[in-house]
Amino acid sequence: MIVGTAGHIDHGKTALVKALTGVDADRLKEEKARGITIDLGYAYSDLGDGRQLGFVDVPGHERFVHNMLAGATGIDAALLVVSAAEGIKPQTVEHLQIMDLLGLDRGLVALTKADLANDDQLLERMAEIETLLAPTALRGAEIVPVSAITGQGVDELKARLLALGESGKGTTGYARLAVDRCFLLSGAGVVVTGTVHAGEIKVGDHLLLTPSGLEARVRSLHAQNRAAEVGHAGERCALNLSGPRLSKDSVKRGDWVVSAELHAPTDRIDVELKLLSSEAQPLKHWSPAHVHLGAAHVMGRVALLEGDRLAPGASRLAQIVLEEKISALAGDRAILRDPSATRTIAGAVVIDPFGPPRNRRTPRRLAELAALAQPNATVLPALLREEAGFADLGRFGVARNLRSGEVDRLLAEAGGAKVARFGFLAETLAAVRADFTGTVKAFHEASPDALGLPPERLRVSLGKRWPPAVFSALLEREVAAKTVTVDGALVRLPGHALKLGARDEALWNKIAGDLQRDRFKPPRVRDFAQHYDVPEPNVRKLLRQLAKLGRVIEVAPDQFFLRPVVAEMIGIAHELGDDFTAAQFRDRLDNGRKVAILILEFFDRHGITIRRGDLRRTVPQKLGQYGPIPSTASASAV
Ligand SMILES: Nc1nc2c(ncn2[C@@H]2O[C@H](COP(=O)(O)OP(=O)(O)OP(=O)(O)O)[C@@H](O)[C@H]2O)c(=O)[nH]1
Ligand SMILES: [Mg+2]
Repeated sequence: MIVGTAGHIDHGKTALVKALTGVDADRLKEEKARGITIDLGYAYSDLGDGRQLGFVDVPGHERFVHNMLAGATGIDAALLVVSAAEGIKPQTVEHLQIMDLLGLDRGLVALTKADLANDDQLLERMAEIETLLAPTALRGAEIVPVSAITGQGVDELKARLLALGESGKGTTGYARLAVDRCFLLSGAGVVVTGTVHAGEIKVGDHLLLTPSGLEARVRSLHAQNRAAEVGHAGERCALNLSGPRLSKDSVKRGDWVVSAELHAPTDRIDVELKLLSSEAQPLKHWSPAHVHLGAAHVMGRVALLEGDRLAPGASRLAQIVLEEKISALAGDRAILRDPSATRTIAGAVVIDPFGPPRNRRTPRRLAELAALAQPNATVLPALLREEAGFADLGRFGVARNLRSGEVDRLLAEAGGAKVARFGFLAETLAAVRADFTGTVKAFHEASPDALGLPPERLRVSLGKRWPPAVFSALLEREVAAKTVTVDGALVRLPGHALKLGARDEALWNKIAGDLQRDRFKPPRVRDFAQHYDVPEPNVRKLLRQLAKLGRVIEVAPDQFFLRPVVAEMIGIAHELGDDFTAAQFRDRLDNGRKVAILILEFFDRHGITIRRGDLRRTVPQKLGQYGPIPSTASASAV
């Protein structure tokens, strides 16, 4: 269990931690010289029975509130320190506000320097403190008079802290540790320390630093100051890390050490923002602020999503737009301080760590945020009923630190189904099927001459418009279910075929035979027209229709080849190997120089061959464009 101190400068936080643990948490030279705490200090007390108390000791000085914040975000319980000699002071109030905005509802108050006050004074201080706590999450917390000098109340305080017990939050999910320090240890290398916010970290784990994405392997670790194999959520750990590009300077306070699954840097987080009631003015849209989340501290701006003013004491949806990427997950708390960093102004609970850059305040998005604000058990049913109609389950899982099995379970409970990485309600998928069939059918009715419609045209014609990636997944599903067929580049109904009239059908039968007989040098439109005594435009129209059906390809103007013949010729070109000449190709096809060159130019246009001077070579990825290459043409060309 980690207890964090809080309270005004000089009120006896560090002295109390020493009285509780025997450890002086002021470790910096400057701290000793000035007699004040500047940066976070850590102390542990082993109680002999396996139980342990860990302390994060924070500075009270108003200039070091940013350091206090880096420590306060990882704690289980608050130990608010108020001097009996001085009573409530500005940082007593500010630190309490921060604890409250962080949602800390477990804690105690130590009324320190009790040796300097008489009973009446102590009672008066206690009454003041009770009043101060009343509107916060720490209302009703025990107030224990203590003295670091005489030892009065120290044992009682320790017992009461232990009685609070561990909060047990974040025990599931992937590993996540907020780095508050990074240093070099001779003989060991890079060491980072911080609180494990979720999951567990084991020796040998391959983790990532985020937002940098640097790889880090855990060589060894300490949990709560003791060598260990595993560090659990809620524990402070020191990790000895190694990685190809890892150095002391590549890691800083505010980074996270995470399982690869959680590496998702973001600079737009959608939150529920609460402005402190002590603020004199409403908060305006696009106000700048210092933003503290985990141990990170970055500048940002507040985009209000509901109205353009946030009244003191009010809570509303907002998007925090950060100047640098950070790691954030749903449920994380952020603290906002004013641009000159002199006071705390607001707190935020992350609802969606991946806020959209556009359309962030449309009614549709606000409704989606309301759904996302729900707890895990009910969020998917709510979210999938929203207008979007789907959830990106990958993102959803990361945002809430859920393992994929857990996401699948929640989806099943919501009566949903997964298509690629997207989740839908079963009824949505049924509607999608009807929409696909109906839209393609309507297209066929309106355009009987067309074989089908391009996918993008189908996407924008559907009754419901899906984002391209979602549409692709849905189209694939419908193709697999044989609701629709993708023919070449067109989507059509499986039963739909272009019908030729009886006369065209008869003509095509004759032409097809000719195209097959002289397959590498087929007759041209004019030849057919003369030979069969049909007007040229009619022949051309028929062959173009057949091209739409994918039976023939117009390799050169008015010169059509059977589609399988084009595939065969591609195979032959490929067989000629790198750097073949037009003459070599002509010799294999025996079709004369002119036609051979027309075919090669067609290949060049479609990227099937690349030409350098008089030499060509085939492009392996492009070979299958006109269907499978017959194995007789080339065994190696597939
Ligand atoms: N008489 C008396 N003096 C105390 C007691 N606790 C602390 N002090 C004195 O108060 C002064 C400040 O104590 P610290 O523990 O450094 O105060 P702090 O809250 O850690 O101060 P910052 O970390 O700078 O905010 C020191 O001179 C201590 O000796 C106490 O219980 N009784
Ligand atoms: Mg101190």
